[in-house]
Amino acid sequence: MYKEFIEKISRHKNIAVFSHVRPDGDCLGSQVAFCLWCRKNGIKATAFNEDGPADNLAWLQEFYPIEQPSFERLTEFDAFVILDGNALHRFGTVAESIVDLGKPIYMIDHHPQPDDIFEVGISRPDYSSTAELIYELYAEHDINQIDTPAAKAMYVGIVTDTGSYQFDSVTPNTLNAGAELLKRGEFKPNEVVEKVYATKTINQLHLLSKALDTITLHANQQIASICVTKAMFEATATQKEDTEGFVSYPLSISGVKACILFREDDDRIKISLRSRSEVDVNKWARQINGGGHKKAAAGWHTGPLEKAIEEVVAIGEQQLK
Ligand SMILES: [Mn+2]
Repeated sequence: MYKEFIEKISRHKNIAVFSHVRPDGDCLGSQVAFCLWCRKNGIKATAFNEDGPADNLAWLQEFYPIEQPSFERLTEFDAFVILDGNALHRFGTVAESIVDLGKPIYMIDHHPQPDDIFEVGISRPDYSSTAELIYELYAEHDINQIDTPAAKAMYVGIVTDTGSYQFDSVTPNTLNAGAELLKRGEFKPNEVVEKVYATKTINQLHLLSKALDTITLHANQQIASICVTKAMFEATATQKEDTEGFVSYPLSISGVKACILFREDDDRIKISLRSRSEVDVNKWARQINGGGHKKAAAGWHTGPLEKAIEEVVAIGEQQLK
């Protein structure tokens, strides 16, 4: 998978590596592990993210620094790599401008429908996570280069992008990658998982409690919705980041095939979609200004909330017919 990639990337001396805006465990874990791979192989890599990591992922920066990009610095680099996204606009305004520099851009990602601007693009929607793809890079090149920091970083990526190995994107290869990372990284899985997940505040749980109350079934109990309103944020002194993971709760209802989280933001209704059936939420999200994967996607609606629920449910219902 990586023959051409390794051959070409090795010719560069100084590269910039971007992870996508509003970074998650997969893009940051992949970025850290990939930059460590570069360092081990004589390529100077600078890790950039426009937003910076959330509190529960900030510890990954102990393994490799993640910096704020600037337009001025871009001229330093002779190539660019984007991870866990396949279109530059997902990486922020600085990353979007690299296309004008005429330098090679590489991509490693697991989302469908990639752009075609890349020198080499590793695009594998059949992989659970970008971190699993970075594991493949190590495995194909020299698996002994996986040290504890790289192993922990990739483990974070796989665990967070698979709902802790629960999603149907998990393959024998995913489990094998996890096993190799545990073996080579010499850490216990709970060590990493607690850092990533046991970080909730009481206010976040109060917000969750209010949101759970809104769960409603639609379309013959096959679609479930859950809502978070501005009033709920105010009542619990929380903010939009505090809804992380809420979308998964309705999916645990027996018989529910797909679910929708509606979040009232300042100027629009943010919509997250999850499926655990043949319902393709990527297709669904593309009809509401968004996209993603078959099983997890996002989009938005201009509102108000009631109208958004009605229209978005109706789109999903079409797929059930
Ligand atoms: Mn990912």
